[in-house]
Amino acid sequence: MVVAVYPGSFDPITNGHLNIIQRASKIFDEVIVVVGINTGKQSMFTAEQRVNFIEESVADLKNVSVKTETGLTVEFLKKVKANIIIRGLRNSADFELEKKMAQMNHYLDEHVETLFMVADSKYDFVASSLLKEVVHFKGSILELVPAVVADALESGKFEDTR
Ligand code: COD
Repeated sequence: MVVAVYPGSFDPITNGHLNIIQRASKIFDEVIVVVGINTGKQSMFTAEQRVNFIEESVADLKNVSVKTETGLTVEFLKKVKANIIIRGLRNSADFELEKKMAQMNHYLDEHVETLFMVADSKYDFVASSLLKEVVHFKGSILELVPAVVADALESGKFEDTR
């Protein structure tokens, strides 16, 4: 049984993230999406809201579950007895950052390996941070996020904590 963990801020989940989850769910026996804390980012949605958005978006994927972690990602992997991290790559800037993270996670736990999945070209310009800026200025990004996120953004029913 091969379990892979897909960690991220997912603030909020986009169709780019969802595409990675769908593809990973076909490769691994089990995929755990984990909402973690990136201290370099200020979040718009609470962890609970982000988990709810992801849960609704992956409801049709029976081998995918969603969790939160307030500590190190490698500690989460230990708890669930997994040693694979999945991350998505959109461009070379992602690669430089992701390489350092993969090396740091491997340094923290030598059993942990990071596997990269290249973004679908339909979504490689999609970033949660850009979406939030567009929404802030009342632009429409409805086709770039799951319906549940689009509804939340449209109705403005969230506390913008940025
Ligand atoms: N298409 C494909 N992939 C995408 C897309 C897209 N359109 N958009 C984003 N992705 C990929 C990203 O490249 C990334 O791999 C993943 O999806 C998640 O992205 P984000 O932006 O939601 O999440 P991050 O990068 O902010 O997540 C960072 C973590 C929370 C995982 C990290 O900070 C962490 O592990 N924190 C816990 C503490 C810890 O262990 N720190 C040490 C890390 S080395």
